Amino acid sequence: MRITSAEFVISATRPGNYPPEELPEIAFAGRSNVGKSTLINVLVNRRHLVKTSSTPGRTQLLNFFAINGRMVFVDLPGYGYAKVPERIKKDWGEMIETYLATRKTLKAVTLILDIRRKAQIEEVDFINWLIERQIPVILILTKADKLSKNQQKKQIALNAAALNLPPESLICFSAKTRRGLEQVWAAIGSCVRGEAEGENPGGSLCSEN
Ligand SMILES: Nc1nc2c(ncn2[C@@H]2O[C@H](COP(=O)(O)OP(=O)(O)OP(=O)(O)O)[C@@H](O)[C@H]2O)c(=O)[nH]1
Ligand SMILES: [Mg+2]
Repeated sequence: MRITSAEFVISATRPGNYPPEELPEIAFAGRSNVGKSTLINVLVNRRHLVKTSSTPGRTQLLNFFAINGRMVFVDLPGYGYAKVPERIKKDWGEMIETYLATRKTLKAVTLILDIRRKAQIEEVDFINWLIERQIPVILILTKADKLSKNQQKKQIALNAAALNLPPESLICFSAKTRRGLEQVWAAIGSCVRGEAEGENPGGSLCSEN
């Protein structure tokens, strides 16, 4: 994908502050520190468009970015970070859920998992919740550079089994080596064009993997 422009639009916590529902939107979700913001920077080929950090909990608002004037990326705060106080966790959960459940222009959720970990019940529940709402999901196992080829294969199989999905539906990615970048763009492209909905009326995966 040739990126001609990638611009920060706005940070929001509630629907009143979201930008107008004009362009197709792709949201990026996953646990704290998994690499959501980094993935966006790699996708748009900008090192510092989105703030990243080695400390979990960096992204705390819904951050909207306009890409090529044609689509919007939404960087979501991470979930599952133990050190966040319960009350804030609840607010974050509500903020994310309200966005996902109400946003009419949302075309897909890119769910990012750390390839070194095994998907947990939270991820299974989250995917089912999205499928129930007919929101396509793009699944990414990131930080692949941290494992050998053999270990990667094992982890892909382990995660596919945990999610009860074929291994082909998981895209293996690395921000360091840019492995999987084209596959991620292909999946996003098909969701932006609305092809996933046509193919999967039940609202399931839309990766072109
Ligand atoms: N080696 C390696 N490190 C990565 C990769 N992707 C992200 N990281 C590192 O992981 C850390 C967290 O990255 P972020 O992109 O800030 O993670 P996030 O999911 O946006 O985190 P929160 O906003 O806190 O939820 C940073 O130190 C990144 O440099 C990758 O593919 N490979
Ligand atoms: Mg972030």
